[in-house]
Amino acid sequence: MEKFDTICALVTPSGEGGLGMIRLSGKDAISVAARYFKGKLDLLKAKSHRIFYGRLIVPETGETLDEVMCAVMRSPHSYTGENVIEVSAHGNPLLLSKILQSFLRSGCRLAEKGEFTKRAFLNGKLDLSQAEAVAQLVKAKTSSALTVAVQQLEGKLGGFLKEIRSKILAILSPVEAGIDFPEEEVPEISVQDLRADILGVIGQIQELLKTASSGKILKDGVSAVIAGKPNVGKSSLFNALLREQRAIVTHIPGTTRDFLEEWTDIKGIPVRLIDTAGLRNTRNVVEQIGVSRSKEALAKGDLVLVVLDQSRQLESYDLELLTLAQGKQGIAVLNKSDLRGLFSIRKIREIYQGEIVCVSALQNKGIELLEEKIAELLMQGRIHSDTPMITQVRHQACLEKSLGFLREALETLQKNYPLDLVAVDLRGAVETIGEITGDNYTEDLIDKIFSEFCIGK
Ligand SMILES: Nc1nc2c(ncn2[C@@H]2O[C@H](COP(=O)(O)OP(=O)(O)OP(=O)(O)O)[C@@H](O)[C@H]2O)c(=O)[nH]1
Ligand SMILES: [Mg+2]
Repeated sequence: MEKFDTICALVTPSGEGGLGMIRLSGKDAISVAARYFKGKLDLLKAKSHRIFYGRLIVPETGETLDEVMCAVMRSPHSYTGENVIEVSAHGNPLLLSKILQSFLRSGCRLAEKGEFTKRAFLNGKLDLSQAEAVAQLVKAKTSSALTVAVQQLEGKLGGFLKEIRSKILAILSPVEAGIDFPEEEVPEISVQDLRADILGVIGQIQELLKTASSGKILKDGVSAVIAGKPNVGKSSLFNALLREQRAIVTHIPGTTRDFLEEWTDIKGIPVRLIDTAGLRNTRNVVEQIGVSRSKEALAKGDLVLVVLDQSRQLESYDLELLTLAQGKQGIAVLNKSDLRGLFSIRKIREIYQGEIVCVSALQNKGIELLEEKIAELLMQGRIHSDTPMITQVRHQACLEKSLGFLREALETLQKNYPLDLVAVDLRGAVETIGEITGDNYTEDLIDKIFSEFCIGK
């Protein structure tokens, strides 16, 4: 574990707080902290996994920096696998910067983005999918996104992939044995069994890939645009879904001029809700710009909620929007269900086959059902599945590549080509799966992955 230098960084957010934590990792972590730490015990003699109360004192000047708690974790039983010290000081940015500067003067180097987790990976404490889950965990915006990240961090995905990898290796090994020792007594390979085994693995990878769209939604969230004519209750619905009076609501058509956006949690899915200006022909320049921005937002949105006012007659803009929603993921929201309806759902059915939900944004009725429909549409019931989820585009790409190799292997078998060629394909499949877990990696890949972390992770 002595191959790296000693790094340190602030691991809590910068700013005022109850506490701020600085972490040191590397062979000199304990000796650097021990230069400053004065408590009942010399940190150099401290047992691993203990926490000590004391003061940080600058040895050259005798200046007390702060009263702190200092946790000692000795190699290899630490997050990074190296000697790790975690100093909890008071959460003052100036003070924390002073402590950090002292450590830097004593031979530590400021950690790069994601460097603690990178070391954890390089020292075999985490596989690559677990390391990526750390960043995902920190950024998770809803409880479901958290659950998936925690599962991934616990190694659920990595474990599943290792199983698939071993299966391919088990298929590969007799094939390679047949190639390497053709003269020897190697059991005859049944092409039929080989096909069946490869098909089995293909099925498993396909199952996993099915989770990719939901997984990505949980990790990155989706945008949902609320669209409709003026005054149909878009902003009222926006507020109801946010559970706060965020947008201005008035009886005057054209109230919302520019679009507003806020993150919300809809049944565990992070949704960026966008309230737009009502679509209509207008001479007002400001409103014209608002309308054209609404259209832009509509085109870009992952999901569109078309709001209709059922107490008014349907108009051309309503129909236009319903047609547009038909082409993408959309829900027709019939608002003002507390008022007498002027058109029937049947009328809408004639031009729109998607989901229709009746609500009263004013009375907060039907909102729960709408949320359920949104979640159903986005996740298609895959959120509580027991199979691990794919959340990273990188993992998806690797799995697809691996699937490509396995399909090639089947084709090679089909054409009765020599088994060496099947072996090449199977090897390719093993290696691409290994790129997800980090059994196979290049410096460039690792640098790219960890550069997306922030400092302190
Ligand atoms: N009765 C009833 N009135 C509603 C309902 N939802 C909204 N309204 C009223 O309809 C009017 C317009 O509501 P907004 O939410 O501002 O409508 P909007 O679609 O955002 O309007 P613009 O921003 O002008 O495009 C307000 O007076 C609301 O109180 C509802 O469910 N029932
Ligand atoms: Mg509005």
